Amino acid sequence: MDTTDEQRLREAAQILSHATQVAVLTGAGISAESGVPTFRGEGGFWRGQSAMELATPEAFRRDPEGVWEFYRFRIAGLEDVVPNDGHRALADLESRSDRFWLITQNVDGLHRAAGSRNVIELHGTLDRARCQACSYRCASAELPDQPVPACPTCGNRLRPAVVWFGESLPDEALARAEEAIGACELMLVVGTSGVVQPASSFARWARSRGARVVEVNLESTPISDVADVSLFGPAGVVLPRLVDMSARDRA
Ligand code: BJW
Ligand code: ZN
Repeated sequence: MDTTDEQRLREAAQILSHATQVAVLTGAGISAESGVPTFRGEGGFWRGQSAMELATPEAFRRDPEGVWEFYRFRIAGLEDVVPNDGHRALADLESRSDRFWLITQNVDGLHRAAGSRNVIELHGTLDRARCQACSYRCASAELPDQPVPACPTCGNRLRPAVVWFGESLPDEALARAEEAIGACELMLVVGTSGVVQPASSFARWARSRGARVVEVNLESTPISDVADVSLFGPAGVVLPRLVDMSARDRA
């Protein structure tokens, strides 16, 4: 880190040390150091198809078997994946905050595995599947062994319990995110390209309610325009330093 990076880190730590109500918004970048591919990065392709195209209701209608292969590959891949220092720093931050919300766009379950408790999964989870027609849900580990698993209740297709483009986010997750945005004094935005709605509006919205905004990313994003401080570097390195430094400022 050069002097400017170090100064920015100190400034962000100061802001964090004064905030007792903290909301965090994470994206795929926080899990990159655990080996989970991001969406818009180089790893965002599977058998030559972009993950963005596969994560759509249209792809599932056109090729349900292919989309299930993609998701089964990702579900199986998670068995060998563990949280990294970035996930752990956020769990540590939660234990030091009066009120804390962790809003994640990720579906990999790594925040919960790291010990975070108040986790809001905006885009669902790979842990579960649901029927596209009725209210049946099951754990991904218990999926029927069929190329396109069928609902045991109504016979329709089961699908991963994630949110695809053009679909609404779960009501409960949205309501909890809105509470966080309205109440937080600081929103920390980590590892998201900030282009997918509605999450991409959260930082601007929190800022308009008086919150400070700190961003952690490898590069500048649309969020950088609303951030008080942007910290450029890997989340697994920057977050532990930020959380430690703010704890020392507070002591
Ligand atoms: C690091 C790092 C390290 C790397 N350390 N940093 C026109 C038509 C249809 C819809 C729309 C439309 N215009 C707008 C919409 C709405 C649409 C949208 O926003 N589209 C835009 C892309 C244009 N949004 C929706 O449809 C949402 N629903 C909705 O809005 O409902 C109302 C509505 C409906 C219809 C029309 C209009 C309104 C639903 C969005 C669902 C997104 N689903 C996915 C897939 C989830 C399931 C799965 O995993 O398979 O969610 S897509 C994908 O993008 C995934 C992610 O959660 C999401 C965000 O990506 P994220 O996390 O930001 O990852 P990346 O890869 O983009 O970025 C990684 C970042 O990390 C980079 O910045 C790196 O630099 C950084 N990084 N390593 C720190 N070590
Ligand atoms: Zn069903």
